[in-house]
Amino acid sequence: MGKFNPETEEGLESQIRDELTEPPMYKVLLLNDDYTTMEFVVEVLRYVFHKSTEEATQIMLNIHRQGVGICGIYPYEVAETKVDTVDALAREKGFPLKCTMERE
Ligand code: TYC
Repeated sequence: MGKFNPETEEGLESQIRDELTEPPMYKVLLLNDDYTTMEFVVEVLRYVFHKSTEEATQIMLNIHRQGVGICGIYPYEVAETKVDTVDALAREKGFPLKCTMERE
């Protein structure tokens, strides 16, 4: 929404309005590793990020091939809770799966 274009100066008002009314959003990222099973990553994407089996499989394969992938974009506290949940589930299973968040 309303991204400021410095060339034309279009969108400045809507960008300022968005920044005043919308919370900052955070990308939750999963990182690839050699030990976490594909099945576990798909389960995490289904249960923590509410993806369908098909979408979860695509995201997992993307991470496996590219090294990192976006699981979802959320306000700060939602993103933080998801990172904590993934960390807890991975630790419980003894997988080194890493989950981080990054401001959009
Ligand atoms: N690379 C892992 C394997 O071959 C699978 C994997 C995918 C691990 C995504 C982590 O975030 C990840 N078993």
